[in-house]
Amino acid sequence: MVKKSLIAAAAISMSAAMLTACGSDSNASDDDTITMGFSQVGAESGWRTANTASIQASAKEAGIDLKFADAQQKQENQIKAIRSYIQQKVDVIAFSPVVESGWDTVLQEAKRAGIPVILTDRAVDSDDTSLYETFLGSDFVLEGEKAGEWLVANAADADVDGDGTIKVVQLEGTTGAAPAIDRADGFATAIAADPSIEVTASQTGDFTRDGGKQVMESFLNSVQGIDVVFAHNDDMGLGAIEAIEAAGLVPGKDIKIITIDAVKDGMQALVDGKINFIVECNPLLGPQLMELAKKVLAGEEVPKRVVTDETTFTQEEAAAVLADRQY
Ligand code: GZL
Ligand code: ZN
Repeated sequence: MVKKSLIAAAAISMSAAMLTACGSDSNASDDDTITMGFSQVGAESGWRTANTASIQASAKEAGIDLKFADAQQKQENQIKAIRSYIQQKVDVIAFSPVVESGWDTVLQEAKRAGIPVILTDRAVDSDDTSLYETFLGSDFVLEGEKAGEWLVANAADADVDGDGTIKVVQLEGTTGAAPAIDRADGFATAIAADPSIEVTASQTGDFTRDGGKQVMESFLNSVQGIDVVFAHNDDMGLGAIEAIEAAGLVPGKDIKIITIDAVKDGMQALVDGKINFIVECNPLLGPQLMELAKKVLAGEEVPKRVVTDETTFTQEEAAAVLADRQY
């Protein structure tokens, strides 16, 4: 816990250290409270908001002193935040990497400082897996496969214009982000089972509602005979709905929509018939993250990969659970 008195004490010990040219090696809090530095992607979607709420509530619940930074979806802000946590000598660092690549240098700095790192939600593509203790999050390839498998199973109704080809336009997540890369891969693998299904156009909407709306507007102007939208998250799907309605078409009927997340707004649209199928991506990672942090700091073995469990929803299934959804 970094209280005013501690800061003053730290300042004195810092200046003393400067004089004697030796650093203080105590962690940010000198009682046994765990201090966690968390770097969050941003606040780009309903999923992210729910994820942040889960982390903040769980830290409080676990008695962990949480330092939290929102990177506005910029990698350089996450790297800055991680560096500041290293400076502050937090006990553990956790973050959701906005994109897969470019983390080795700062993670090596954390390793040299002896601060364990836990990845949550999104993965990094570092070959050196010693740079982090564990990765807690969904299997995004499986999420993409679930979306594709539903489309294959419902191909007959999905060829809305009856031209024998199921034309899909894809709203991709943030370029370079693990969920965007893996969901596209999983979806492509699953739809390969039915050659009449093709991804005719694909572009990033950056996981935001506005991004989904703008890209869908451009697709509606440039692609003939769209049958299906596959959006990598609910928020871009909700933006696409706005564009489809503005074009005088009926979402869920004239164009089928498949999304991933299952946040409240998405589930409401599913119940309203504007979305046809949603693959759940669970944002409530807080409790597991705090447990993992305590285990890591107690020197206990933790699995290298902790996968969250999640399901899928049709319109009927959404109607049955909407009232008691937590997010
Ligand atoms: C997935 C997460 C994605 C969500 C989006 O775990 O990283 O980022 O699917 C969010 O809603 O923006
Ligand atoms: Zn068609």
